[in-house]
Amino acid sequence: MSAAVQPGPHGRVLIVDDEPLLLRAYARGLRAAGFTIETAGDGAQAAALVTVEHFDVIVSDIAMAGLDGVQLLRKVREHDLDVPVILMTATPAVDTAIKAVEYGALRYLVKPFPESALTEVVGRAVRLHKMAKLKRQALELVGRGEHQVGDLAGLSASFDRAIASLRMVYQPIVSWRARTVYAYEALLRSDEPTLPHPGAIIEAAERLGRLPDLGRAIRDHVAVAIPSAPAELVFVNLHTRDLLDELLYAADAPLSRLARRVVLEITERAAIDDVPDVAHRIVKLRAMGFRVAVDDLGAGYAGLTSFAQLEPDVVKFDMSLIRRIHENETKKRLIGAMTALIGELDMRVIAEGVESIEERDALIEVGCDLFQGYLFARPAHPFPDVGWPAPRSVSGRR
Ligand code: G
Ligand code: MN
Repeated sequence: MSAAVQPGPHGRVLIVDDEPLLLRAYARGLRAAGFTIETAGDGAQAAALVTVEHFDVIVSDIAMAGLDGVQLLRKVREHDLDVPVILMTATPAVDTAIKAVEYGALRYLVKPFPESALTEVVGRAVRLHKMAKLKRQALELVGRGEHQVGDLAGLSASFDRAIASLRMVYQPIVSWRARTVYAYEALLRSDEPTLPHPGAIIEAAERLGRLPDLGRAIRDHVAVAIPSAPAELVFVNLHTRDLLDELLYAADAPLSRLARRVVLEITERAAIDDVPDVAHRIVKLRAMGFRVAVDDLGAGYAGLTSFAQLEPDVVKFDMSLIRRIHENETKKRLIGAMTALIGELDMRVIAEGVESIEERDALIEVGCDLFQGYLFARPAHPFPDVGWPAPRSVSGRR
């Protein structure tokens, strides 16, 4: 986005129409009202213009040969999340209108309209654009640091960039007794500033209906990394919706070929009740060689739905149960009792989010052996080494 050309007093407007006569008429009217006007005779020309010039408002016809108005809108959002886009059409179809609004068109003008209508709508749009820019600055000032992505076209562009810059980092899961790395958990990261944490990317995928794209990208990245992993097992988080992706079950998918080295984590935070035939799907994954873990145990629903349906090989305690466990007898008793039961069920248990020596030692005391958390290593790329902080007695604490 460049601001090479100074905006006129009333703002810079790009008008796009493939009918030269109309284009000229719109331009004349808006110039007379004080706007600085740039014109494009088709969508492709407009798309090229928006990559090099900055506009305060874009007004475009919808039905155009080649790139149409709705496609142009999507292109625009790849460069500019805020600029208001006004679409015009002579033949309004309900579905196009809905699409236009979903993708962040500000207004929808039905041709023909009086010149004054266009002037007024464009004038409002210029002000809204200013407002949007100020709001963004305010958000940054308050330090949320997270650009809000308002509409689906903007979100879609953000999501594409997130996928393009997607990386996986890995955090060790250690066996304290053996002083070995038992496994690594793969965690999602990207360089897209408008989706600054994994939760934002996942939420975007949910809103856009693009969870399969995200899940596949994650699994393909992990598959590339596994051969160089310095531990036998790699844990991979699944979204419950991933269980519905047929590619997860494809024998020739990159991760499927490595299934024996993979533990699929399914969180207890989300219900799996809405996934049809969960039990059957899990059986299929197991037959392929995957192992299954229940993630975030204790943070989700009170019931045992996921636990019972998944019959996991591994259970991961949510870090809220681990936090300051050394100071909390109830937590200790609970974790101890669950650890014993899980062992009797022939499952392994992992305590996640271990941050201090005191937490670790309290966990050892109640029977845990597998730990993951900042105390041992932060998630990093590719496979970080582990620090082995000494027990309390050795470090001189009592
Ligand atoms: O939902 P799930 O359990 O997969 O998420 C693990 C998340 O917890 C990751 O984002 C990871 O970066 C984070 N994490 C890992 N270890 C620690 C820790 O010791 N403390 C805290 N607060 N977070 C951690
Ligand atoms: Mn996890």
